[in-house]
Amino acid sequence: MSKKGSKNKKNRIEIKRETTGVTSLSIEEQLKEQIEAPMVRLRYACAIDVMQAKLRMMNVDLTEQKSRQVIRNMSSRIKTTDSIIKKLIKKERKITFTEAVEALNDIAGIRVVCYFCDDIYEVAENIKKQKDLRVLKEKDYVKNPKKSGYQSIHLIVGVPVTYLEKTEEIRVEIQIRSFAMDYWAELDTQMCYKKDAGQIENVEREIKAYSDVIAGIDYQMLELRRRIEKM
Ligand code: 0O2
Repeated sequence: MSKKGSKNKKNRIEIKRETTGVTSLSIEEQLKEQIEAPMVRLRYACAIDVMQAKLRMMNVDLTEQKSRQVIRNMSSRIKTTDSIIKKLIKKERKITFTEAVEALNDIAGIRVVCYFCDDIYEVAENIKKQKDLRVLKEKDYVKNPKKSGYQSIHLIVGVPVTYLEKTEEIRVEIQIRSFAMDYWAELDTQMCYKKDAGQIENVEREIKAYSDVIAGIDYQMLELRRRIEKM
């Protein structure tokens, strides 16, 4: 990012702070205290556990059905307070706990990596079929890749978490991608995404071109698997 860009960003942060009328330190400290409260983290952690258990069961069934592994690996995370603050600023929202819970769909996140690019649709469809889950939002960055070249399916699902006397729906973002899409995204995160290098025109063009090449290979591997299955 240029010096001007980073100055603008700093100004935006200052404006946000002014509009909330609280000193910068206390805004961040308050949010940190609330987001990192054990009961809050536990709620998100439980939602992740419930969803991951469902995905593991799904993988067992799909593996049996197809006689091959469908999900290669899964990972999860609860968004850090710093990352929550950055995203609230990007979305031009106030930096408060209520805004974070309301505006952000990905405080709890799961990443599902499948071997092949057709598997990701199978997993997404199976998630949508689960009667006790509510799919709140779906983004297909495979059919419509981002300008950067990023590909993935994103589902925002409401996961029911049951306590002693009540059931609460907690939003979890599930990113579903192929092994090849994940390879690109991981390297992009290391080199470009959220980094200054991502703004350099040549770098931007080159990383997007690699995404196209990798997508081509991903598709050829799928075709090869299909030919082998027919033999
Ligand atoms: P992190 O650190 O991975 O959590 P929504 O609020 O649901 O409408 P959102 O989340 O604002 O949508 O945006 P989007 O683009 O649907 O999803 C954002 C997430 O996708 C990012 O999360 C990344 O994980 C991933 N992502 C999006 N674009 C790129 C990209 O160009 N490169 C890479 N490597 N990943 C990307 P966060 O919160 O930005 O980061």
